[in-house]
Amino acid sequence: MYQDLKDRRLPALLTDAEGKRIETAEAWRSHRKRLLDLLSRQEYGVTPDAPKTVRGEILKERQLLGQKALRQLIRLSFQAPLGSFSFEFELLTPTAAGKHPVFLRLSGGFLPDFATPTEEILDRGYAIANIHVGNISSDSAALDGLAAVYPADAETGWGKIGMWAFGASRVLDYLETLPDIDSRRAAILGHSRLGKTALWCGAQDERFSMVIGAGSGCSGAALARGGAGETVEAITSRFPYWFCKNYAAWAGREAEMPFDQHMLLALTAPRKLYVSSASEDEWANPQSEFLSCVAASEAWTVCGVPGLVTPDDYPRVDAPLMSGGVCYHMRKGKHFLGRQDWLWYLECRDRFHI
Ligand code: GTR
Repeated sequence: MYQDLKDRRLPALLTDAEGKRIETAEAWRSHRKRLLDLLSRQEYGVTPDAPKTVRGEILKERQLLGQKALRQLIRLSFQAPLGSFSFEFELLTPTAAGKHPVFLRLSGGFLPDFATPTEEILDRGYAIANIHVGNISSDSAALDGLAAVYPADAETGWGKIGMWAFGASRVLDYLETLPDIDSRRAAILGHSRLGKTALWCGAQDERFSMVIGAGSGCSGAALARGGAGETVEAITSRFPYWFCKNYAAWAGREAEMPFDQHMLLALTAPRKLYVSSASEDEWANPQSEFLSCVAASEAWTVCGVPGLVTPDDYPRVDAPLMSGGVCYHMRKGKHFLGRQDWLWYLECRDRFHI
């Protein structure tokens, strides 16, 4: 497995602009800014500054599940350079006393969600903020929603992944003000295109204690070099608007890119990262998602935390690896975010109190 990784010839993760090796957690702190800048300019686009204040207004609320939980529909508003902006999201909070750790769950609304074990998540004490990303900006090239209130730069202007990630960070701004939410234990989670979004959101916003990218594949967890499945060319021709314009220039030139997806994963270090794949999800390329976790791990090591803890072998199906700073599982089956995936994320959060 380590030989397979060497064969991918990835750009070095821990070498600075002068070619010096990053050896300390402190050096990593400044190096990560360079990596963020690289991925911003070449892949996802540059994220604008956060607004100074975010206002939340409860539009509706009612109790659920025999009063075990409160469901609220909340409208967030803030000022952007070209006008004010607001969007709605849903918050489910256990009614039991205490401060509740939270999942910020990105959802697309393009598939009905049959698999989230909502009652179980709430019973285990977690709140869930459901963020329908279409309320932030549509999953299309249209410059609507958030896209309409920020000026865009031609080459490095943010794509929809960047906008959705920014919206999720604004939800966290609001959750930080709530007395019954433990916002220091906030996990951002998404699947597929929203797995890419969760990884990019958590990479930038260090307030998230845990970052979960499920089935995120190409431009998410999966290494672009040497893999099978979706390529930069395939993704940028179908979904150019997810990214900045510069990204499409790397189509067919993966081997020349000054970055690869292990850098995205490394940006979560030394916090908890959880990457999950599905064994039959060939388009997302589980092997490249796993090798990316292995390659990213040295960012944790340099911060004094073990990264992915695994033997020199590919993972077994349905055998989660949770003990290090980088966690991974390959669930048996196809491309979806299932109940079993959730149960392993919950187990990990419970076990490590994150
Ligand atoms: C696919 C796309 C993938 C993945 C997926 C999804 O069509 O090629 O990168 O994001 O959509 O979001 O379901």
